[in-house]
Amino acid sequence: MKPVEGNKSTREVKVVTRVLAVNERMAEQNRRRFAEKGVFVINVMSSPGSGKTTTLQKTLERIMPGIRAAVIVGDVSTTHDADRLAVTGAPVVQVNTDAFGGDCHLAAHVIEKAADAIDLDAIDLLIIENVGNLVCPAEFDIGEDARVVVLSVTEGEDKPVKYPTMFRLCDAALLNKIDLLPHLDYDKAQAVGYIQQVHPGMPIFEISARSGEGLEAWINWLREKIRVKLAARSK
Ligand SMILES: Nc1nc2c(ncn2[C@@H]2O[C@H](COP(=O)(O)OP(=O)(O)OP(=O)(O)O)[C@@H](O)[C@H]2O)c(=O)[nH]1
Ligand SMILES: [Mg+2]
Repeated sequence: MKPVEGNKSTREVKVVTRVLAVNERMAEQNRRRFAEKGVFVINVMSSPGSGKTTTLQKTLERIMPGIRAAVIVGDVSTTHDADRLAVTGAPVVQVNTDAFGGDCHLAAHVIEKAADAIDLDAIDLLIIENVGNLVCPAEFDIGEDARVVVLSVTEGEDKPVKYPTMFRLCDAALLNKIDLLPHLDYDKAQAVGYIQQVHPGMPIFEISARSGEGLEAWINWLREKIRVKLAARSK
């Protein structure tokens, strides 16, 4: 008998809904755990190669003297990013998703396990570098306090409108690799306009993780977020 397409797709939708509902519960559990420990958690997302790891290296170098940080980094394979980030002195946990099917995102239960390897009492800030992907990571709440999307000027202007969920759900956008602008035919005003169209009022920081330009404003934003969280802990 020919399969009934409608039933099949209904089943698939139900399964996806259930997966997201289970993830949502686990994310709330993570959020409570991090809040009890007074840890501020930031989820950093982007397409592959936009500069997440480079930005985080530079951010950690600047922020770590005063703020105790650790990192969970997700990739399908390799420990390249963990090795680069460990140079900063922060404890780093690498998650390789090829161990469980090559997921294109980090889910809440994965963060729960990875966080077991970190002394949460000894940190103020947990940075999560998500798997490079502009679609799936946006759909999985992992219990973070803030979400940041990195968009590099080599990716074209229109990513915010092509992948609106990511930009809608994030709390800040980092427009990276601005050192390359003189070599590109890139309409920065249009890119910024697209971000604002999708998420009006979201802070946008223009940075070069390579040269360090613009990092101060982004780091001040992050510091302020952490300060507010830590102040709430001491009440
Ligand atoms: N010119 C320039 N290159 C950069 C900048 N930031 C990162 N890069 C380069 O871009 C490439 C990718 O950077 P990564 O930091 O590894 O990017 P990523 O987003 O962590 O990549 P995945 O983890 O694989 O998704 C590397 O060759 C970096 O040196 C920047 O601000 N300017
Ligand atoms: Mg990386």
